[in-house]
Amino acid sequence: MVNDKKILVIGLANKYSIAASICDVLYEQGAELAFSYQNERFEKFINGFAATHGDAKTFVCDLSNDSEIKDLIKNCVENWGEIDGIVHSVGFSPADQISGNIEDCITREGFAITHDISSYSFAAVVKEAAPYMSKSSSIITLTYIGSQEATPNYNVMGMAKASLEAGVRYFSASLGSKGIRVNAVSAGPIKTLAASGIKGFKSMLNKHGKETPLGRNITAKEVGNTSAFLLSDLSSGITGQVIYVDGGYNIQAMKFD
Ligand code: NAD
Ligand code: 0WE
Repeated sequence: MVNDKKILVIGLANKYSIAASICDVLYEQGAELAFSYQNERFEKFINGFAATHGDAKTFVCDLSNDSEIKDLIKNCVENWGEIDGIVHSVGFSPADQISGNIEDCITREGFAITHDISSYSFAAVVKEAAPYMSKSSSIITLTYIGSQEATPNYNVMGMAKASLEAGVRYFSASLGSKGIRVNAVSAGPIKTLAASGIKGFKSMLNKHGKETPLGRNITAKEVGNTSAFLLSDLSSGITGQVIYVDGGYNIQAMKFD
């Protein structure tokens, strides 16, 4: 499906990362991968993961830093010439921002950091990589329904995801003529490192699973499968979309018993 496509994956932290499941499918389907990771804390995992995924090249890149983003793309281009795909699977908000009522916890600084890492970082990567993307290339990012509908505790992350999804539409509109497609995958809740820091996540997961049309939670592997499709030429007619991999949760105005 993505045979010989050169795909950069940003957002690997450990084996539970959604990005890790995306890599599993991409590698199975014949892609040539490169990874970037936030800092040396993730080095050990990344090196082992690269060894089992075709000796992928690895690059350190803190997305809060423009020159590190520039270097990341430069390194990929030196290695590959052109880039066929990018996975942006990154989100961050200071923990105090996503716990409790929004009016009690939102701050100017918390808002700025959340939007910087969770939305601008996507724009920064796309802006830098666009000149080097091939004629039938594809970029995806990960989002959550909290961008569209108020979700307890998600707070300013929901605002940042709304901004991220708008970014997907703007970049897809202007890069379409170059053959670059841009989409988002909106995943249902999955237990990952980012999710494990959230109190009450397990009970939320249980409740959510019962309320989806499919009657269960989705798996990271299912997100990987849809991501591989969006990165492949099988989705050549799709751009600017937010594709839900959530067991159908988003289509209900009221949950069914
Ligand atoms: P994760 O913690 O495994 O991944 C988040 C990644 O963001 C980590 O690899 C972390 O290193 C990276 N990151 C954070 N700040 C960074 C920075 N300054 N520079 C570089 N990298 C940075 O968690 P995940 O759940 O796999 O999250 C991946 C994406 O999926 C996020 O966009 C998240 O919002 C989205 N998402 C998650 C869920 C869920 O329930 N887990 C649901 C829908 C969408
Ligand atoms: O986007 C996310 C996770 C976002 C996230 C999680 C953390 C925890 C650790 C961003 N920043 C941080 N910062 C930390 O310090 N999801 C979609 C998963 C998620 O997070 C929630 C959810 C869901 C679902 C937070 C509150 C309510 C629901």
